[in-house]
Parts: sequence; C-alpha cells; structure tokens
Amino acid sequence: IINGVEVDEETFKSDYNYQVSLQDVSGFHYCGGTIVSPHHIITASHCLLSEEEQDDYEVLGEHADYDVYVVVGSRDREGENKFKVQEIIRHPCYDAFLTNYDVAVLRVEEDLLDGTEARSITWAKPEDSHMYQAGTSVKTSGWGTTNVETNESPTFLHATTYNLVDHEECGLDYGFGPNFPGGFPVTMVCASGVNADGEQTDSCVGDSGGPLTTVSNLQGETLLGVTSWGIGCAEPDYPGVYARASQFDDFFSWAVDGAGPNPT
Ligand code: 4AZ
Repeated sequence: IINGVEVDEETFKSDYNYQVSLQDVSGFHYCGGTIVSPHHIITASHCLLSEEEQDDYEVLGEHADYDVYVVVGSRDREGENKFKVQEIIRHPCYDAFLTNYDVAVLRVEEDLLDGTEARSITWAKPEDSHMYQAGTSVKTSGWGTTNVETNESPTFLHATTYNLVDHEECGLDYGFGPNFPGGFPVTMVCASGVNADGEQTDSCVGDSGGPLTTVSNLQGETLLGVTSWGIGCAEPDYPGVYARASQFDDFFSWAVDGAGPNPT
C-alpha cells in the first residue's frame, strides 16, 4: 500500500480482520486474501500457479514449493494462526494476458474463525451494483510494498482509503478505447485518489489478491473487488484495477457454498 497508514491492533480487529496473508512454506508473504466463510478465502488467480506450472515443479521434485499457506487474524504477517490450503479453485476463465477473471477461492480444512481474531465478510452480489458508483469511498489493505523505490514490505498491515473511478474513464486511461474489442472488461473496477495529506495513494505489488471493500460498516462490510493490477502504483493517470466481485457471484457461490451450477 502506497501512502496509506499502518493498521493498529484495535483497528485491525474492528475493520480489517477478514484480511489474510498468502505465504509459501518458508513464510514468505506474496499476496493477500479475504475470508468469506469459515473455510474459504477469495484471492487473485494470478497469485497462484496454473496446473501446468505445478506439473513443472512436480517434475523437478519440488512439490512443497507451491503449497499455499494462509496467516489469519493477525495484523502481523508473522502471526501464529497459519493454515495450509487444501484446495485451490481458480476461475476457469482466468486470462493471464489481460489479467481478466483474476479471482480464485482457497479452501482450508480448519475453521479459520475458531479461536482466532478473524471474521468473514460477504462479496458484492449483482443487486449491489449501486455500490459501484464512481466517487464511492473504498478501502484496500495489504502487506504489499509501501515504497516503490525501496520495494519495502511492511511487517504490519497497511491500509488506505480512496475512490472508485468511472469505468469508461479508467478504460480510456489504460487504452481500452472504443476500438478495443469488447471495450474495458466489466469484470474490472478501478480506484484512485489521494490520502488526507494530499498524497496519491494505491495498492501495489504484494497487495494482490487482497480486499477492496466498502468503507461504511452500517450494513456490514462488503467485498467489492480483489486487488489485481495497474501500471505502476499511485500514478494519478493509472488507477488501481480490481476484479469486480459482483461479476463473480456465480463462481464464488459455486466454489464456497457448493450452490448453483458450475459456471464453466
Ligand atoms: C501488482 O503487481 C500490483 N496499483 C497490484 C496492484 C496494483 C499494481 C500492481 C495497483 O501486484
């Protein structure tokens, strides 16, 4: 997170305890995620290896190197509640070229909420489209880099608040003009803005897979987006791009609740 704030213990418990850290077997943090059920986490597909990539590792006899672990209920990425992921469900339409359909669901055998400080939140549904209006205040968090020059990854969670950007405008910023086939994908939502000190703020490398949520806690917090991509970080002309959660309701319901048809 660029130009955000470090989340203190109290704020973590009240406002951010759905956030998790994705790590490898050595404890290296590489992505974020959001708890959406006692056994499920939503993250970005680009955080995970494809089946073919896993096979390559298998050939090399390095199976353990792609096992995924999650640290939950802690603002410290070296927290004590660390679980091994049992199942990885990447979106079947994930497109690595466009970073489109950049969502995945992780299943954990243990109850993530039992005896931890963690909680789960719900993802936005198609009927929540009113939450996606340009200008809406949103927040994002993670252990990603806090400084693009030093590429520093903080020990404690950072968070920031900024605003949703008009969809068409974001598409134009990224060169998805009227001649681009299909236009700027509806599966993406963008955010941009400055912090209280007037500094440009954004998610960045290492925040991927983490949450973009509503700021108002009135009706319970809702996951609006999954941190996905951008050109640079905190560049005024290049908003942060997130996978639009409401577009993946069928996939999430299928992967998390076992409800509805396989969306493939
Ligand atoms: C990344 O590379 C990344 N500014 C994540 C988020 C953003 C840019 C890059 C958004 O993981």
